[in-house]
Amino acid sequence: MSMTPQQYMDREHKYGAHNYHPLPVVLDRGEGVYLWDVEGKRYFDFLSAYSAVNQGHCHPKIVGAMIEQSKKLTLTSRAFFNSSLGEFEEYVTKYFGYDKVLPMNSGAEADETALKLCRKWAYMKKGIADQKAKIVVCENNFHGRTITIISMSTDPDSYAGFGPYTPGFVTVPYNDIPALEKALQDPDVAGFLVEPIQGEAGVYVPADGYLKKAYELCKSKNVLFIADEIQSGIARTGKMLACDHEDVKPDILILGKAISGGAFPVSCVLANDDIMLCIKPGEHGSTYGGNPIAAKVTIAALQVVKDEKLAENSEKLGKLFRDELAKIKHPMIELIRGKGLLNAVVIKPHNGKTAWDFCLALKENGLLAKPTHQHIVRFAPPLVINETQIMECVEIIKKTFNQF
Ligand code: IF1
Repeated sequence: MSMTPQQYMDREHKYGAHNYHPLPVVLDRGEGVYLWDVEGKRYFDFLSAYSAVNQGHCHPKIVGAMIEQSKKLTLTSRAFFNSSLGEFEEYVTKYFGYDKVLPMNSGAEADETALKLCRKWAYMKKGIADQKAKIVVCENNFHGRTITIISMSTDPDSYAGFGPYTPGFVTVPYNDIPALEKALQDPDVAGFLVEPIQGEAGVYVPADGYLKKAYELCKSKNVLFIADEIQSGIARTGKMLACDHEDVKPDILILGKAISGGAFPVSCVLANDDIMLCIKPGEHGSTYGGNPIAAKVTIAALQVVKDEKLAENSEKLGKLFRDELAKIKHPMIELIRGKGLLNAVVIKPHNGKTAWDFCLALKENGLLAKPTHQHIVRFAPPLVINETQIMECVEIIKKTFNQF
C-alpha cells in the first residue's frame, strides 16, 4: 500500500529535526533537468539542490563511477595511501591550476579549512602576531552553518542564539572597494573571504571589476584573496569559475556542491605550496575527506562539465533566460539579475501574495524553485538544460505570474 505525499511529509515532521521548511512536494526520482514526485508528477528542477546538480540528476557517467568504486574500495581513511586519492589530486590541481588540493566533504568544512589555512599562513609567512590574525568578510555573506562560519554572518537567522562567537572577523559591505581598502589598512588582516556572486543573499552580482580591484588591493597589502566558489563555481555562472569573468586567480579557492555533481558530498580547498604547506601532518583532516568514492565521482563529474561544455551552455541559455524573463510585464516582478544560469527574480508582494505563494504556484505548474529570504526567487536549473526546455520553463513562469 503506497503512502500519500502527506504521509511522507508527516513522517519527516515526526521523526526529523525541524531545521528546514521545505516546499510541500515529495520527490522520488531525478534524471537530467527533471524530478518526479511520489505520485509520478514531473517537474523541472530550477534549484539544482542549490547548484550542486549542475550536471543534471543521476548523470550516468557520475553514477557509474560511484557504483564501480563502491564495489571495490569505499574508505581507507588518510592513515594509509590508496590508489584513487592521488589520481583525484593530480586531476583537480591540473584542472584548476594550483599546486595542491586539500579534500573535505561539506562546503562548510572547506570554508573552515580555508580559514585555518589563512590563519596559519598569517603566522608562519606574513608574520602576524599569534592569535591576532583578522579575516575580512562581506555583509550578507553565506559560507555555511558551523559556529565559526556563522560568527562571520550578518544574518540573524544564521547567527542568533548560537553565541559566543569566534573572534577575528571584520565585515565590509559587499561590492564596496573603498570600504575594503579601508579595512585592509590594518596590518593584522590576513585574508579576504568573498563569494564572487552572493547566492543566498539573493544572487547579488557585484559591479564589473569589483573582484579584480579587490584582488589587486589584497595583493598590494599581502592579504590572501579567498574565493568561495561553492555555489558560483563549476560552470554555474557561464565560466568554469565566477572569478574567471575577471581573470582573477584566488590565492585560496574553495569548491563544493557541483564538484561532485550532486552524487556524493565532496568539497576541497586549492592553493599553491607557499600557502598549502603551512598545514603540517596531523594538523588538519577528516575521516571521509578524499575517500576513494569521492575521488572517482569528482573526476567523473568534472570531466562531464568539460565534455558537455556546460559553462558555454550556462552562458548562452542564462542570457536567453534573462532576456525572455525581461519580456514578462507583471507588477510582482521588481527586477531580474544573475550571471549564466544563476539567476533570481526579486518579487514585489502583490494582492498579499508573496514569493512563497509564487513558488507554490510554480510547483503546481511543474517547476520547482524556492524563495531565498522572503522576496527573492532563485532560478538555477541543471546546466544540461537545452533551449527548448528553457523556453518551456519561461512559459511556465509567465503563466504562473499571470495567475496572480
Ligand atoms: C543550507 C543557503 C545556498 C554556499 C556557499 C558554503 C556553503 C554554501 C557559497 C556551505 C551552502 C547551501 C546550504 C544549504 C542551502 C544552501 C544555500 F541558502 F544556505 F545559502 F545555496 F545559498 N558557501 N549553501 O552556498 O556548504 O556545508 O552546505 O555543503 O544550509 O540551508 P555546505
